[in-house]
Amino acid sequence: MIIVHHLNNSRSQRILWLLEELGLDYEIKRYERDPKTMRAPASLKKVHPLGKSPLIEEDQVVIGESAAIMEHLVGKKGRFGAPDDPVLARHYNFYMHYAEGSLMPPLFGMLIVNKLGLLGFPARKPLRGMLAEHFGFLDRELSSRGWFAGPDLTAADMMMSFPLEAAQSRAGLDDRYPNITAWLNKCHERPAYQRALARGGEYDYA
Ligand SMILES: N[C@@H](CCC(=O)N[C@@H](CS)C(=O)NCC(=O)O)C(=O)O
Repeated sequence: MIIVHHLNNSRSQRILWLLEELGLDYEIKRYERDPKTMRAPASLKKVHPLGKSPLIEEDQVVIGESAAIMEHLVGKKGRFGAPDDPVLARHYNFYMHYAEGSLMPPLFGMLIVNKLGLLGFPARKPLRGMLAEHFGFLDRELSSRGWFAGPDLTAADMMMSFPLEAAQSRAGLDDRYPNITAWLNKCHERPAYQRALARGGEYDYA
């Protein structure tokens, strides 16, 4: 049995989505963020020293990092992984890394800057400019294909769901980027996404 160490309002929601798409059995162990600091509880550090979610556990082996978890899960069923076409496989690889490696850092910066109020003001404009470049690029990418790695949904889309949902809520991503908006709607309409939401509980971004 797969155990998902699931933090409310977090990246681990996308792991539940993949599990639902794959039809795998899983159990959720829940952790609640501290409402003031938004940090995960110390009990998560008993599962992995960094105490970050998502984490999955299977046969007493713990796997961390969303993309590593996703690669492990897609390997079980051979579905939602890299497409056979080499060009699409490159897109898949790119987005599996880009979501956390390039898109999340300025979004995390925005989270901090928004919290700082006036103190964060000088950093707001450059961060917004940086993010507008990302959103413009992603919107153009999605104008030529339905999903990030081609005509079919893959784990790369699931990786991209959290940053783009967070971007809608904190970084000005809106209808100026119609292809991203349409893509997000398509993600949210999937029955497996809805089942994951129902099982995962509190998630402010969908
Ligand atoms: N790159 C990691 C990021 C993990 C991460 O930062 N998770 C956040 C939740 S969205 C977390 O656990 N935050 C609570 C904390 O840092 O205390 C991944 O994709 O798994």
